[in-house]
Amino acid sequence: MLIERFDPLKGEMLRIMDEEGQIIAPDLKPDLSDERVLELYKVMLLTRAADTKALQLQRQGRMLTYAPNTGQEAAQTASAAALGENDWLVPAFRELGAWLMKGVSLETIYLYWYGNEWGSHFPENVRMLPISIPIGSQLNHAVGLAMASKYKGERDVALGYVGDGGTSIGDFSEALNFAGVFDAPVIFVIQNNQYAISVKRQIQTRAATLAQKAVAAGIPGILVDGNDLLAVYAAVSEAVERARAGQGPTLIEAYTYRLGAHTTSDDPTKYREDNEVVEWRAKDPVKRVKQYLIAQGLWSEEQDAAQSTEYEEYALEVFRKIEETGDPQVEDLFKYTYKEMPEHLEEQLSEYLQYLEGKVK
Ligand SMILES: Cc1ncc(C[n+]2csc(CCOP(=O)(O)OP(=O)(O)O)c2C)c(N)n1
Repeated sequence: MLIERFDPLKGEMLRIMDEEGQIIAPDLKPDLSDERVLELYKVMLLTRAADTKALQLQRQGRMLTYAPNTGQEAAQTASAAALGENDWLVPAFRELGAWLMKGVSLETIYLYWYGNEWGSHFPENVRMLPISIPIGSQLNHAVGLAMASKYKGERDVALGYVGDGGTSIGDFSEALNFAGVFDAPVIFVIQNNQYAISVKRQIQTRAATLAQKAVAAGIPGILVDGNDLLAVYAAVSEAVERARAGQGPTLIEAYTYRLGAHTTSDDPTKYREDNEVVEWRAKDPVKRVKQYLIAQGLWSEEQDAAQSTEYEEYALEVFRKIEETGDPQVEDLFKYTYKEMPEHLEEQLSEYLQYLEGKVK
């Protein structure tokens, strides 16, 4: 068991593929064919292309505020790839690769960032909750889904995401505690991208690792190289297997880096040094899988360039169709937050409608 071999209290980190795409721990390599690695890689590439395009569109004033994912593609894609179709994915708000992997269309994802409520509407067979902006709140929902699955005697598990900053929120501790007490089949994935907006991980908590926060809850925790597709996949797969076998929850810290800004309204040059970003660029998760696949004879630089262009064109095409649907209606915010509109929202909606008619200012 990987989870027993890497002690987060000693700062031990699971790594399988190095920064050049070489396998450094062949005995730990997960059961994942190279063809499957290529499939996951394509999701990573699409994630990067869609991310890049969304940023460009935002800068052109065509997209609303956007939270970039560049640098975190391995942590996102590999964790979601370890789930089965009936397992639940419970997002925070920075897991583009995971959502695509789970089967949410890029159109739906762009609709969300475009402010359209249909962006939170997934097909029945895609078991994912809507994006959650209130930090940490989603983890208790993940535990609830997992407890429900266990209660009903089903084998489906739930995976909830949180950022490093989210681990300082009360909901995080409550979720871990509940999961432990009720042996919930849930996996918590912390994408530790080193920053909560401008707050550096080192001043977020005195804990040496975030994975060690599992210890107090009495559940297993493991620290993994979050830029290593194989390491993330191996750890999450094991956690999923444990959960499915009735062995309870696991906490996984995926150690990664946000190469871009927190959101399009943030300027990271105000709080971090360029050389730090340069260092992390060398650890780019996309680059290392590409090198691995090229070394296996399954991919080439030419294919890579062509595929990236194809994905960027595709992303633009998807976005253009969304633009054609027109601006989202403000009324939708009122209509779709609750199943039935509460009285105070009804009042606010009627005030808004009067404002539109020019009756109130
Ligand atoms: C309860 C709550 N408090 C504050 C915020 C404002 N906020 C939005 S993102 C963010 C930082 C989150 O950092 P982290 O959990 O590390 O995730 P990351 O943004 O790095 O992916 C904060 C404080 C919020 N959305 N919800």
